[in-house]
Amino acid sequence: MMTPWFAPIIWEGTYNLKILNEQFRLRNVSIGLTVFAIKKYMTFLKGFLQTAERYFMTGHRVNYYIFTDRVEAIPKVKLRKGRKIVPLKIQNYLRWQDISMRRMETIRNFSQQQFIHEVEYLVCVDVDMIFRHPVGVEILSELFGTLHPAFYFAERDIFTYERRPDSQAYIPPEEGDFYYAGGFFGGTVAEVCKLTEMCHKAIMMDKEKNLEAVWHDESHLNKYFLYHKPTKILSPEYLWDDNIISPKKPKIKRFLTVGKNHSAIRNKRRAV
Ligand code: 48C
Repeated sequence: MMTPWFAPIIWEGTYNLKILNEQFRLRNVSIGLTVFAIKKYMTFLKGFLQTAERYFMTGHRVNYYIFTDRVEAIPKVKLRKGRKIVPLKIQNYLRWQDISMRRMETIRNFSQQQFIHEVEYLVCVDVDMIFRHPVGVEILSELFGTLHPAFYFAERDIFTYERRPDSQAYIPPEEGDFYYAGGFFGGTVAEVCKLTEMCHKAIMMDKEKNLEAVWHDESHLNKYFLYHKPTKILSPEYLWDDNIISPKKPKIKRFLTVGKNHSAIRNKRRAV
């Protein structure tokens, strides 16, 4: 339940949400949820938002920061009190790898210019997901990452870290704490700003050398968390994928992958 550096690992039953909600309500906490819905991934946004309204940070102030190339396509979803949708138009990229990696640059830029003035915490997630159980203030901390569902039972030597020494995401064979998922991380705006800045710089240094880390932004996130330990770690309850054959499944799956067949929706021209 605790890492060697005393960061709690969050599982169902290890915390009292009533107490935590009271603490965060007293602080009138505000949370920004960043999500990218570019090109075909816009199809996931309605289910994402509807289930977020039901399960994400219920009772607290939430800004949904929706980054998209098609602001007019953002679905109308009825929101509870204290919650709002903030459409943010950004350019798209041809390759899905670039769309995924450029999220670091975009989150960094908007954190510095806008989010720092609007919310206290940022939660940065993938869009091809739905919420199925409550995801609340138990996740909030200075800096948090999520154990990747495919590796939380695995030994370090099969973690799919970047292993080429030339890449900025390189992790040597004898190093590494956990394998973190690229689809769910966050923290205070200041900490997320530092994380996304470092990851973006690393991605661009690799690009200079015509290098692209094996799992793109996720590789750089794992490198960052190795040398900047998260203050809280979310169990795979917080990012589950039923396509993964796993020796044990978590008691509850709070946030579930729905994007099954990536190739079918990636790199396709938008339907005219
Ligand atoms: O918004 C898009 N559009 C794309 O064409 C490709 C990726 N993306 C964003 O990047 C979505 O927010 C995706 O969730 C994220 C990359 N993550 C995935 O594709 C799977 N969840 C691994």
